[in-house]
Amino acid sequence: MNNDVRIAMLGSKFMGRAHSNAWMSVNKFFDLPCGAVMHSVCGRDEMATSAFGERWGWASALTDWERAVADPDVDLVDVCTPNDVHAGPAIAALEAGKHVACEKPLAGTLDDARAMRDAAELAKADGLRTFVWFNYRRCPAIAYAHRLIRGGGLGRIFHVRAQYLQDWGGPETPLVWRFDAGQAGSGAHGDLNAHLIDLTRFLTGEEITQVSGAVEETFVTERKLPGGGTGKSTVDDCVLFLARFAGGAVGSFEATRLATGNKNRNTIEINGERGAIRFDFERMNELLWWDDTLPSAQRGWSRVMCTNAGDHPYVEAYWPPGHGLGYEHGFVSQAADILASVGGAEPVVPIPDFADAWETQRVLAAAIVSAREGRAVPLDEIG
Ligand code: SOE
Repeated sequence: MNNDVRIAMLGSKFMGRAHSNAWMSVNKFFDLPCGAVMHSVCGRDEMATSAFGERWGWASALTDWERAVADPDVDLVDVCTPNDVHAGPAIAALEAGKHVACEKPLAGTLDDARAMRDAAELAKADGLRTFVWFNYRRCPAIAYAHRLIRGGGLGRIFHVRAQYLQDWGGPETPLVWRFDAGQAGSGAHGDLNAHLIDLTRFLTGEEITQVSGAVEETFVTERKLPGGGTGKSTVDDCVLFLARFAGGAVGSFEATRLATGNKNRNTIEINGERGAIRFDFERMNELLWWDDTLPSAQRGWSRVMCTNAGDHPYVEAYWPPGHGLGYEHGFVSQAADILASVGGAEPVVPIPDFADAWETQRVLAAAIVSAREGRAVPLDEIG
């Protein structure tokens, strides 16, 4: 590939695996102006990172992220580290002249997110691009809903109803980094409401202007430490909040890691004057669509299988109708859109850059203020 993009990835856990799979697969499934070169992976433990690099096809493995970021043979740094280690490497990479792709949320804190936004703005002058891995935008059903809604398919939007329900956060789950406010910033809120805020802003095209009625709760306050004993969880297990959108719609958001019986149930419903959509990631190839412009006798929820090449975005790169895509394809499709963007082409679906992800981070922060001060918070207050 004449325009190779040499990638240094920081992190080698769950997202490290999802991104490695994406970088090793993307040029097999997509015809792109650029090729992904898996240059180096950086992790905390030398032996484990070396084994990870070997398994997933990274040319080299190291434990010093500053060396990885400064390497003149690296074009793009892919940040898959815990949230408190997003800003440092991302800003250093931009200052070293690299494009940056960063996992969601943009950062664990508003201050870090602001610094990343500002560094990205400065780096634009050098033609550097930033990307945030809000992977669910690239589910074909979501990307198709985006096309329907932004084309006026629902008309005026009245309601946005978003839930992200997981149930892995029970008392048996040990005190990993996601339960430490110093590393994660927040719990289910920054982890899962971040996806919901990004998706609803993306689908409606409307910014959130006010957050109110927020509730933050930590049900499991003590968790087992891997080496024995217990430690205090310093983050939320769930955050719920209400929102107003710039176009007049109202919304409800719920993110939790204790919704027993829900594994990765990321669901969105949007109700408009001409119809409605429902999406449930646990049935990610389907979009439920209500067309209220039909004669009343014919109105009903259509279960659209979003697996038709040409009709539904990204599908043509993968399988025939009805064969279905999975969680991993969202990352492969995002890697394709990143390489397209770096190569000067348009992504199939817009990719949030740091400035876009900053808007999501502001809503996350507004919800915490609303929960802790018991009041409605206009987004103008959060800057
Ligand atoms: C953990 O809750 C997690 O890995 C999220 O961080 C991801 O964004 C989501 O896709 C799956 O669950």
